[in-house]
Amino acid sequence: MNIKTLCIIALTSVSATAFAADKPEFNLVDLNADGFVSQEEAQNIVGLTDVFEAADINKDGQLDEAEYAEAAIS
Ligand SMILES: [Ca+2]
Ligand SMILES: [Ca+2]
Repeated sequence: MNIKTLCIIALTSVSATAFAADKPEFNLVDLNADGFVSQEEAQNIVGLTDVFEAADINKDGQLDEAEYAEAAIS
């Protein structure tokens, strides 16, 4: 294991921990206040794009407030 690998692991664990403890409020993520988080808006949240498709229960391409609340971001 080299220094670069250690740095990546450290950064990954720090950001994951910070995010889990501080998931943004829905209305802060829904920038245009249309009641949905679009994939574009999701890009502002670390980890959200990774789980976007899984969180989009009704497959309309956006997350409503309930879907966002259930999004398993880690
Ligand atoms: Ca929106
Ligand atoms: Ca949806």
